[in-house]
Amino acid sequence: MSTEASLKAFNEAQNLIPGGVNSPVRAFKSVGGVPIFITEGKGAYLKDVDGNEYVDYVQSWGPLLFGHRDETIENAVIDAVKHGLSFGAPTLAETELAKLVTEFFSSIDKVRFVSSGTEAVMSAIRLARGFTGRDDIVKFTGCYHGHSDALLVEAGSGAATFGNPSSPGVPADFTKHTLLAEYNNIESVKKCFEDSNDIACVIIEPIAGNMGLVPADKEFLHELREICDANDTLLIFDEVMSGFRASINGAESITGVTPDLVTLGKVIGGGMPVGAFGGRREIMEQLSPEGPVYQAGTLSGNPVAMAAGYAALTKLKQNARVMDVLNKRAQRVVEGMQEAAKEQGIVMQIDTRGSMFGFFFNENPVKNFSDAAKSDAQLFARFHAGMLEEGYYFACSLYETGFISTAITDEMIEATIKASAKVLKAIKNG
Ligand code: KE4
Repeated sequence: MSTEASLKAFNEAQNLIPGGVNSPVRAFKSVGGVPIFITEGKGAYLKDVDGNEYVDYVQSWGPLLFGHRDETIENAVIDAVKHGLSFGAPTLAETELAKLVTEFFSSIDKVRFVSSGTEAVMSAIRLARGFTGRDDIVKFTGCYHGHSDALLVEAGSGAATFGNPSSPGVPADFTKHTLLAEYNNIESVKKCFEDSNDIACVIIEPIAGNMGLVPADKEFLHELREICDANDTLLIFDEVMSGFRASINGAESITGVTPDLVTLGKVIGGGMPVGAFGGRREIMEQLSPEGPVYQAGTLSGNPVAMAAGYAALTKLKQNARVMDVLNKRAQRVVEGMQEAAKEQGIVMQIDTRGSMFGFFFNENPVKNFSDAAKSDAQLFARFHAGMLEEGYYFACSLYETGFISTAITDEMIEATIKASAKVLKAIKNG
């Protein structure tokens, strides 16, 4: 499979765009090789500048639940465009999408739309701080919540729970209110509450997808809820990725734990730039212009993006059983690959939630980021390259999650498994 044109495109892009990409993960740095430049998507397939075709298991990192160029969503966007691109004024489309979001997520009484997941999380954190009058926040190592300063944090020295900036350009002062806990480890959360009596919120991906797929244990989430209640701290579920991907009614419907605020993105934009945050009425009503907590955005609630999101969620509402079908396919693809790996004496940990799937080349189950980091990154990179060569487009990092779209058929899944057996055999004999 030639990637000459992608290489040429990548070299040119690097002269004009840092790293040649507009989001770091796309540069294939953790797997090596040339990032594939895409010309179009259709259904389950991506096509690249060399004319190669791939079954797409990334789907723009989650948004495309119905695959590429879904007719319903595409027609909704085209119709919206014919009425104008943006007004900077309220439209009926925003209210209609808000109705759907609040219908699907029982914990959301009111919702505010923004243009990215980062913006949704940044705003939800500010709202939690404004509502509680407190400054500190707790996040979990391995959870990613977008690139706002307070959340670009890595573990501090020793047993310190207060984190340090994980990126240059983030002043230590901007992360001094961020405490770090270990995912699925309730003792580490208790430690944070011993170290601070000023915690506004705990933010968690209840189904983590940014350390690979690592769902939180139900018991852990219930204990987390109890600790937040005991301290009048808000619990924020960051479902930018898992929302409408793990279930159509949110992690709360799977775990029985109700958050105070939820952040959303990806699927709710149908492929267009949309983020959202919502929750209990008394909290949301603190948001400007109803309340004092300021938040704004020129293209927030953009009518074209709203139309795409509304079409996607309406389609989901009309096909409520679709998540069961997608989960069966997710289970089949990882079970099939696990079996193929086992035939080569390779241990693969697997998991799924709804249309999300994850796998680690790891001898042991993965319950947190330090477990995930013990996975065989080199083997993952070789597997990724081999599958790409066979025409299967997997996430280009072991710390990402795979997705099944409605456009991916059982036949494609079986072919993927067959290809994985060929790739893993070649790696083993390599
Ligand atoms: P965006 O700002 O990228 O729209 O959303 C940030 C975000 C927030 N919360 C969660 C749980 C997320 O997964 C994300 C973004 N996800 C990554 C994929 N791991 C986006 C891909 C990228 O960074 O290019």
